[in-house]
Amino acid sequence: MAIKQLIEAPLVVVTNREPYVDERSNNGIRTIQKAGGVVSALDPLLQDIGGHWIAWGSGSADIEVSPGGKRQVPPEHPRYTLHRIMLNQEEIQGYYAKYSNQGLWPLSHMLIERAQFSRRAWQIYRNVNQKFAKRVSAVSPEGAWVFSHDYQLSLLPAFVRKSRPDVAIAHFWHIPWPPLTIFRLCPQHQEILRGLLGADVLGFQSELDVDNFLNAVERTLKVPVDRDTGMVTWQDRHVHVKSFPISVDFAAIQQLVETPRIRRWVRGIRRHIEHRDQILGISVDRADYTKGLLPRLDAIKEFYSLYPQYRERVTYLQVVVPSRTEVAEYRRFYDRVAKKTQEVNQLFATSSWTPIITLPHSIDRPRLMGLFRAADFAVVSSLVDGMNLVAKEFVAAQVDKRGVLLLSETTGAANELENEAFPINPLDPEGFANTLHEALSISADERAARISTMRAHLMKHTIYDWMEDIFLTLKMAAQSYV
Ligand code: GDG
Repeated sequence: MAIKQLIEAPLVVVTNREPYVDERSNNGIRTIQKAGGVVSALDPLLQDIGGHWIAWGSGSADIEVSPGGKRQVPPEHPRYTLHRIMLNQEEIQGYYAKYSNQGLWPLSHMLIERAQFSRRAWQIYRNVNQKFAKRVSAVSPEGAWVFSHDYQLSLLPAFVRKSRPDVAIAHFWHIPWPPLTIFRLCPQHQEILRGLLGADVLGFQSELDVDNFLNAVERTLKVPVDRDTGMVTWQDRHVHVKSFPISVDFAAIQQLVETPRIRRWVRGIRRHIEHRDQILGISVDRADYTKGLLPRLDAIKEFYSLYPQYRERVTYLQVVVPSRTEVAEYRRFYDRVAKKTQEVNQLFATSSWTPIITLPHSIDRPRLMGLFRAADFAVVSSLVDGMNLVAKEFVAAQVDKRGVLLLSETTGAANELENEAFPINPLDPEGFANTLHEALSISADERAARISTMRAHLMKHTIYDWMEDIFLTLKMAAQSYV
């Protein structure tokens, strides 16, 4: 792996969620890996080169199985150290449920009416960030490279910098960065900027996010920003601010959908669909209001109304995974999606056909990729989304090149895929319905050509290229200090 050669210092990864979870089972404690974009890329790297991973022990049974929250992972052949930060109920509420998920998350997605901040939650958020930073400072070897993540840990870079000026820090912000008029509604916006500027490299999903961030720094902190290089001069240091669009492990997804088990499963689904002359659509989202699930259901309703020829032909499968159930708003949202789905189904269902089938839970990754392979179309209709990995996973899994992708113009993924995907405005149900009709009307050759172009792009821009780019930038930044 080229990345391995690039990393010249011990690596310390910091995320909110942990890569391995201890769960109680009938046979005692079992440790399972949590798969996700970042975990599935960084875990193999740390397994290869060793190092440390610090995260909130959110899903783990309790401390007694891992004294001091420290654990060697993977359990069957330990290669690196996982340090769990244990949080009490008050910390979980203040840091995670409130400040991060009811404050920064909606604000960054520009849904200002949903954003709520409180000084009490801020204090807790700050303390938890400090707690993470203390652990990073304690375990980082001399000159380590710290790779920290996202909006839950915005203050961590500056806290670590203060106690450990010898380490190099890259921080990646996975969600959008809003325009200044919106960002400044966060009562602690200046502290957040100062916290992030403790990093040497700050990564965002798109150029637009970088622009918005630099604007905020320039206008609120009144510090010099070099727009051409993305360099911010802050406390006698340079901070490299750059866009690094995240991606997927293209080869791994391709391999996964070619395994005999998944091929069989896909063949079974296809036989079922083709036998009934059906068209299968799919969407996969966490039950989160930013993903546009409710407006999408309006659009599907519009589609069956405007184009009745698709009734009993197009079946739409939505995988809706419960998310952030600690937050009451998310639980209510989940119920609203279920109710609206039922309404649409009641309008159009016949004795032998249900328009929308919901899988209301998470399914294992191989089958999920299998569904992407089997589908005739996928819909990603986020209101706003930093990137959206589902869109890229769908393209990677489409080895038979039959599917079309309907992709919201306001996702990071649209910057790369908008020419071959069918762009949709998530708030335009009629336009959305027309686009779906158009997408289903193109020839098999055009479908293959579109998906092939997207596949060629993603083959060259994988999650490993993303990491390499970040580490290369960090290496340059680290060298400028010696
Ligand atoms: C944030 C940003 C950015 C979903 N259901 C199942 C399942 N998933 C997996 C998907 C995909 C991941 O979860 C979701 O990633 P997204 O990118 O779509 O969205 P967020 O969770 O909001 O992620 C986003 C991302 O960070 C990375 O930077 O792209 O913009 O909001 O990988 O496949 N996986 C399995 N079963 C499910 O039922 N196994």
